[in-house]
Amino acid sequence: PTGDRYNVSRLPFSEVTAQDLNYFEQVVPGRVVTDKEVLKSHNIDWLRTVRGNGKVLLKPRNTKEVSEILRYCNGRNLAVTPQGGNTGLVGGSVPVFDEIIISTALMDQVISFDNVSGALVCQAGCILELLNQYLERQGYTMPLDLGAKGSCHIGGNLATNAGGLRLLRYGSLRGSVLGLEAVLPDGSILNCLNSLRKDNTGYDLKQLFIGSEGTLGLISAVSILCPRKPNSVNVALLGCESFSRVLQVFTMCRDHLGEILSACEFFDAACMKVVKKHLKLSNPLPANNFYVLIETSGSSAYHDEEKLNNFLSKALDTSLITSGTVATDQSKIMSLWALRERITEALAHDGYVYKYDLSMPVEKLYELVEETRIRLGTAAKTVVGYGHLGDGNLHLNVTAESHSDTLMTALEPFVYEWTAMHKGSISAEHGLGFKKKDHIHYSKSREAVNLMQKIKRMLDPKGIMNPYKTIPSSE
Ligand code: FAD
Ligand code: 2HG
Ligand code: ZN
Repeated sequence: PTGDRYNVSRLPFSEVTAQDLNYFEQVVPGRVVTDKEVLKSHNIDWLRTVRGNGKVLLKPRNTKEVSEILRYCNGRNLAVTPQGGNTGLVGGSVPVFDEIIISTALMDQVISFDNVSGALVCQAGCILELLNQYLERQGYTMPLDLGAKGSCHIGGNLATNAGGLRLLRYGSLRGSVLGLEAVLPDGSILNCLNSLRKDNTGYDLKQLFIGSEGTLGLISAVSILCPRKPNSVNVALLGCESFSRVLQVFTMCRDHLGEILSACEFFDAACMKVVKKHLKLSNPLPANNFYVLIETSGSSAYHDEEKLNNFLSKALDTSLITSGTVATDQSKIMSLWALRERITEALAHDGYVYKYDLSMPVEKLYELVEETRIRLGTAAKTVVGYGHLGDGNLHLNVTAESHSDTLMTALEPFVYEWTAMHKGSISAEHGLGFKKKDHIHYSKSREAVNLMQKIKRMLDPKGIMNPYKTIPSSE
């Protein structure tokens, strides 16, 4: 069905035979899944908007097994799709046709943790939230956090170069990842799994795999630098009348909270409406047009609270905010975060979702939402704008009762052209996957795309790794 809507044809890969299944059974005994019922959830993405027809799911436990699988598939010209938690939002994690799904679900072991440097080495299938819990017991934390933490795998996070809610404080994964191990399409194992802070010996190959969305190899293990768990965390939810006030709040909180600011997120009234309606969450503030969620993380509770309170009274005095609430205890912190973190989940209950993940100059972020709302009129059910204000990253989401070509034509290329005109990126943090690969030109030059295609051909001459994804095919 996906192939039909997106007008894509199957490339001439081989089809899985009984002999292939016998081989896989020897490599991963008892872990070759062909049961149609079990395969269903691995063939459909989290958003339930793209569906493949993979007939085999393999569940390796270690790098050697992955290597044997890929060597064999390459020899047989069988296409594969690496899959972590299957929470990706661009249709990259499921087959388009009958690609073999290689799941990292059983590659879930921590290999080592250095309690002095904070370097964590683990297999790619470790679930983000479990890694965070493991680290918290030792006084550390993961440098990334996102709404999908309960299901997404660290390998999937690297493969998409996920941003998320802590990027403002700890930076991109490109800085926190110290090393990785990847299995290349021909089965060879590239071991770049060191834990050094500094290493300028030659090209930084790990960067090639971060954000490559399973198209260059399967990330089998990860080494990541983890910060100390902050002693004191506070969260404030603020209400603002206009987006220009939201921007002023952002500037002011950087001035006043500078070194302890760890997140600065925003969402609009339409987001508040969907989380209230579909998830039954309650708004602790009077209704506002915009909401800003600020998190501080520091070493002294007293000091941080005092700073936050000073900031809040100044923001209220100058009418930048109309109301605000502060949380210092864990349960209130979580309930404030839920209002922001669970917007994606609430939208999924609202209908068919068109998702745009854009970065652009922060002062332009909301203009696009307003223009889109006017443009679509009553054709859309809900148009929302939210995102990582501190990172200049807007999530523009539109819902409708069902998929409609008319709505799609009204949205694209409008949204992409608007973003390119403001020198933005059409995929800030989710990647291109299956749905957006043909739009890469809005954000990358022809020369850049050509070089990507050359790299792809060099590492994967048969094109078996996650075909139909991330970069346009080169003919
Ligand atoms: P999957 O969805 O399984 O795969 C994603 C891509 O990576 C696919 O192309 C797949 O083939 C490839 N892949 C997976 N594992 C490997 C591997 N080991 N080696 C090579 N390739 C691999 N993203 C953000 O950036 N920021 C957010 O704040 C954020 N919030 C989210 C909230 C929700 C509720 C949801 C559903 C998603 C969110 N995402 C966010 C999307 C994000 O990309 C994923 O949640 C996460 O990074 C993907 O991890 P995963 O293990 O689920 O990967
Ligand atoms: C978030 O920031 C995620 O909540 C998901 O990146 C965004 O669903 C989206 O559009
Ligand atoms: Zn996001």
